[in-house]
Amino acid sequence: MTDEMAGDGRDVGGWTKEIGTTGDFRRQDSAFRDRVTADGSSGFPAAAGRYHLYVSLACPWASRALLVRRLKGLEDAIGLTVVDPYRDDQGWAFRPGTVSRPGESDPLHGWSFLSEAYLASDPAFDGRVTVPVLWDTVTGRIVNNESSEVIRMLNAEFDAFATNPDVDLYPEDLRAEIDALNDRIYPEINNGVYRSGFATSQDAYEDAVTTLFDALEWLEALLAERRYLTGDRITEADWRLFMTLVRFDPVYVGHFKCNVKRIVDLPNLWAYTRDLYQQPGVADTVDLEHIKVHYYTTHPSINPTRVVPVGPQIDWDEPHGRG
Ligand SMILES: N[C@@H](CCC(=O)N[C@@H](CS)C(=O)NCC(=O)O)C(=O)O
Repeated sequence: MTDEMAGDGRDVGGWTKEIGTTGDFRRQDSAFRDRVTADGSSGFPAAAGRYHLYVSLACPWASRALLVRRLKGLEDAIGLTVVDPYRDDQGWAFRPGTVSRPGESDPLHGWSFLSEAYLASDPAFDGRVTVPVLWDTVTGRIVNNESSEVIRMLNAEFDAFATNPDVDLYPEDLRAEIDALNDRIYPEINNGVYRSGFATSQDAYEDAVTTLFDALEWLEALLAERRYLTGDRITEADWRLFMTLVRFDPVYVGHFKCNVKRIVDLPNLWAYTRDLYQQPGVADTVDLEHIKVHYYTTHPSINPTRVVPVGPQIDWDEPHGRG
């Protein structure tokens, strides 16, 4: 069995280690879990110009980090490099592509592949090379590659260098509620679309897609009563959900077979998605062409022709009416 084969022998495009014996998809744990702190007590002190973020614009987890960097106004303090949307067996690459916002060269080391960052940090690393990566230019290693932790650091530890230090996406009084929302939204929705799309058995797919749409209906009802998930303030929980919602109709409905309903068929969720999309700075971080090209060209087991669909036509700027 090669690295491209699932447990049942089918090609799953490099996700082998994450396909369970019943055809279910299980995401690997992130490997680098150090913390940047404002006071430096962790050994990684916050500073301007020291840390660099490597992201894919396609990836919902990396896009969380990209967005929090933008919302906090950390563009001058934390460097950014976008990898190419097309990913083959060699993993995320730094190369100019053909999309409107192509991948970029690595400005720090001239690397060709993001795997070089992982090997520089741990020469024995043999897991999957994922985005986002928060790189430390001083120690020359990855500080953290777990987006849920990276966004907490960007939210709280870099305020001395942020142009919007007052933005707080994880306020003390809402933490328990945000954690509870994330605890359901991550497995059932954020990862639920992947569990649907990467399932290699009918049962695993149906299980994932049913759970996914039950969770979307739960939020459709919740958002009839509140503008945002926790009430009238936008928090981390909203942005984590948004990353899946904005990709849903363009990609997950078709590519991942999440086609029970589209987001445009769920009026509260659809207006909520537009409300978030229309917040200042957000649209700058969303590149739907890049997103579609990545998904449709990168998973040959799901889309062997690599043809990228033209639609759907979506008016993201339509007034959302949620005041
Ligand atoms: N737990 C990680 C997950 C990151 C992740 O899985 N990223 C995907 C892209 S959406 C990736 O880099 N995949 C690379 C691969 O499969 O080779 C996080 O949230 O940071």
